[in-house]
Amino acid sequence: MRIRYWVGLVLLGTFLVLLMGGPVYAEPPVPIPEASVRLPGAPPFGVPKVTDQGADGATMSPVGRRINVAITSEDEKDPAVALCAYDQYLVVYERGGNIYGQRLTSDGALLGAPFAIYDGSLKAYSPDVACEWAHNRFIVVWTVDYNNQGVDYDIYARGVYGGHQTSGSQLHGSMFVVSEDVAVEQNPAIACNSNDYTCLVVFEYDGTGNGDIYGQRISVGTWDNSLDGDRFNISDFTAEEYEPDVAWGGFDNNYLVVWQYWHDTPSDHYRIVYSHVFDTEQGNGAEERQHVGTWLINVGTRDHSQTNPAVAYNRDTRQYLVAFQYDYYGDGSDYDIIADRVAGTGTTGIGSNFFVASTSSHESEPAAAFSGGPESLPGGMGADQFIVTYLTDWDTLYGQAVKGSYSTSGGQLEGDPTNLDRTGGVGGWYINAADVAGSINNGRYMVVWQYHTSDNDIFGQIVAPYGVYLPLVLRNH
Ligand SMILES: [Ca+2]
Ligand SMILES: [Ca+2]
Ligand SMILES: [Ca+2]
Ligand SMILES: [Ca+2]
Repeated sequence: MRIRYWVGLVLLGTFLVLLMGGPVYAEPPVPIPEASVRLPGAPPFGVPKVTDQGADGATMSPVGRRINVAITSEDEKDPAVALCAYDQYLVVYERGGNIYGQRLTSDGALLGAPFAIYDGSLKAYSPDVACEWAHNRFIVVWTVDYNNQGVDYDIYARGVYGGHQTSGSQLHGSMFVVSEDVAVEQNPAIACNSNDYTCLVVFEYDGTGNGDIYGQRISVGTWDNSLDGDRFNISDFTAEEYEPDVAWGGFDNNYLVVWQYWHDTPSDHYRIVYSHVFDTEQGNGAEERQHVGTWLINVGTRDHSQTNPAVAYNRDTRQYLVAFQYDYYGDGSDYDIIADRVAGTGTTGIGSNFFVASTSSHESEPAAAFSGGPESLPGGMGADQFIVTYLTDWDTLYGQAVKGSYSTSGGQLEGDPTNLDRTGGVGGWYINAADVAGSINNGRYMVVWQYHTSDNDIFGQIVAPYGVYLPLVLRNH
């Protein structure tokens, strides 16, 4: 069993080092297990460095053709996707400095035309979206440049109906400000608590140059959406803290917030940290976190930069999966994807971290989803399975099925990685910013990504999980 220490303890340890003038190690040295699986010498291009990950030869598979989600001559970038209660997807993305949306059925057919969610005078970036299931309402959040001068960014939000509106606006309620301090507030991620009709937005808050992680709750109402309580600190150490993601643990009454934290002892690199945050507003300035930042993987293991975390929740087994990008050699020459499981509550790890993708080429920018979507029920339509998608530097997008809960035998992966884009490999970084969501209806996934040709477009692909039960009659609502 791994012992986890709060970030605060490590900082205290650092302080003690300075105070006592000698080294104080908060944790005993831990052997680095990857040394035992490292093949001698540099493997050739694209060859797996790590084997015996439990792959059984079966794969998840793309269903149907690649979907043209947004292919106008304008730049369409940085998509995010969520599913709502009518089993319709909403893909949100930046289009020419504005925020747009496109609905799709759970089978991947476009529903209606693209519509503007924000087309104001400020440059808008980096949208994310989540569904508040009880109201069947999407909440979209994004970053704006406060004065279009690149020095002060804020976070805005707007509601979108959960189902396609055949007439009238697709938008619900008013646009509202999530956070607009004199600071750089950017890179928001959102998840929603359908039991409490609220959502949690997590974002980077940078007022002093070292990047903190803050949260702001949103109340989803019948007629409009608004802020719920005040902005609160999730992590504001003097270290750089960036790239937050969040998932709702519906059966555990919390959210899991993950981010990357700059750790300069014993060596300079980012490490993934997480906090469970209560999924309801605690009120009266009470602590909103169930615990402060905790190492996903203890110092002493995976001691090169861990970045770009993504988190998803499995309601069947009440476990979170956190995937991140890992700088294998510490010199940026070979990124891999590693994942680890986090219990629904507490700070005790589940099993060991494991490689999701580990060839000698770059694998980067993971996204994660659970097969049954955010509201799946035990025994529901989805497979007991996560998908982790990632990009490679030979211009492909891959998906890897991960078992829904920790397996004590046979590895953590299901099947082989599956090429989801299949454009033939142009080379370089033409693919970017993938995201993924699961569906309650058929257990499939919707993967979306940005692709650059003469301009940037948004593509999508439905993916069937391996071993999913496919109902003959689709669920009606
Ligand atoms: Ca600001
Ligand atoms: Ca900080
Ligand atoms: Ca790699
Ligand atoms: Ca375009």
